[in-house]
Amino acid sequence: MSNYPTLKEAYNQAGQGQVFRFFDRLNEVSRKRLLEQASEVNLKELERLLQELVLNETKSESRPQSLQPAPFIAAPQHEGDSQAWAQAERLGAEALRDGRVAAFTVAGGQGTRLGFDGPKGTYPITPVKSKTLFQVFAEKILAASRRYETSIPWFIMTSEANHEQTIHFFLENEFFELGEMNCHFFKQGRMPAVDLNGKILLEAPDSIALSPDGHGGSLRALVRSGSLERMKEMGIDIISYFQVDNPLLRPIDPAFIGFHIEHGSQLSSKMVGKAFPQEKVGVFCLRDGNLEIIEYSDLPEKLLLETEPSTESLRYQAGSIAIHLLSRDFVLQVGGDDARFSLPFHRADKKVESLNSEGRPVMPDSPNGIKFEMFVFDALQFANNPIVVETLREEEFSPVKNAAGVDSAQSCRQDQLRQWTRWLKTAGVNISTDETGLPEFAFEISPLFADSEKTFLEKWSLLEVKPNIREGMYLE
Ligand code: UD2
Repeated sequence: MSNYPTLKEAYNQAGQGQVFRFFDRLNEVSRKRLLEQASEVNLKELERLLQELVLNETKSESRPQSLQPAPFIAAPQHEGDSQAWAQAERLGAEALRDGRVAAFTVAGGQGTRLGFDGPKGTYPITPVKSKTLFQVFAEKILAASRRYETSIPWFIMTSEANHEQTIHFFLENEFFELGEMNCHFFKQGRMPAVDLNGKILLEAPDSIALSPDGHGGSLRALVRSGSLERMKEMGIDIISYFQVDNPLLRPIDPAFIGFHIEHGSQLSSKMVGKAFPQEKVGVFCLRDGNLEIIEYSDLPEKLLLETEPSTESLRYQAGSIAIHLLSRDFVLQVGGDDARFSLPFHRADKKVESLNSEGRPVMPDSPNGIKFEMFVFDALQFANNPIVVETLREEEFSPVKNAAGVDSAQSCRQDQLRQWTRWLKTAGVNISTDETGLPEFAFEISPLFADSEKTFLEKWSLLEVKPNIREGMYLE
């Protein structure tokens, strides 16, 4: 409690004295809680953000004329150089055997759109066994660890809201055979929400309206939590970053890792061709020759719809699926305190349940507050030799975002089935499907049996007795 006078003074000076408006009425426990939260807020940083994004908001200058589509390394299936891919795969496999790679999942988001109450990683997603998102990733990491005869550590970023539940879930599931010492959890940072005049909002008399600082906050959190230092001690210098919502992805991809090393890249990214112009994925562009990702909502419609005259395909077709490789030294640079390399914050106007000046709860029906978030891909502007590598949508991208329709659990389960059916058909198994490649019944292939078409074909050819593919079949 001894820091109260200093904090109160600092908040008064910053014009945020309202945070302590109800302090005198609070009991000891509540006072302590408020003071802890108040110390978590970096007032200097907030003041800068308010100046930039709230009080003197200047619309960011858009210069579409300086934009161009970004180049990428094409997939072998799309006329990419197969030899270069094979070479990259060898290089990546070597780095994996040398224990240089960690998996890293950002799982701090709130998953509000899905309407699921609990950490999103605990959402059941496979069609027969109902394995959770976390289990699918765990098994893919385990499969890669076995293949490369190493223990690939897995770092998971949680948030204040889901940290305890996430750890509890892993304990309950005995860390999915990965070993407790290979699973590392840390919380991301939080930012206060402010009202439209830049005043910090309270969600309760003893509580500031704090929310996660965006997936870009993962870079800071890796540094602040000591995780980056731990990686250094383990000899890890490549961090394989992915989101919690896409079970199709390959958390550990040797060819991607190989290209990253070969190009001396500090930040590499995967892309897929966009499915349709308005698809909700960022787009890789060159602005004045520098690689960046422009979020779909920030790309002017004219550019979103623009097509190449010769082929009629979308000009800005390279969609970001939020899979990256980051070098450890680069994370230290952009996640540290050097303001020259700090990620910008983005403003999001939201409905924030909060207290009015009399202390009564307000349930707004239009945005009454502003939240601040960082995006990890904004780090591209600081990266040396960033590259973009193509992957196939059907093999690596089917996120679970919505309760129904596009990018839902149902569409994701169907995409898993289509993937396994394609693998089986390539192996010569006859399965009848509809015109989208969806089989008539559900079955499941464990990542521990195969985590890619290549490994599937190898494993399948070794099976002396091939299983009958039928409803409910599980191949492990
Ligand atoms: C993201 C990308 C989009 C595309 C798409 C692919 C942005 C702004 N957009 O869209 O361009 O690549 O993904 O699926 O990133 N998270 C945290 N902490 C936070 C906020 C988010 O850990 O404070 C995690 C969250 O748990 C999830 C991931 O970041 O794993 C993506 O979050 P999202 O659902 O907000 O991203 P989305 O769908 O808007």
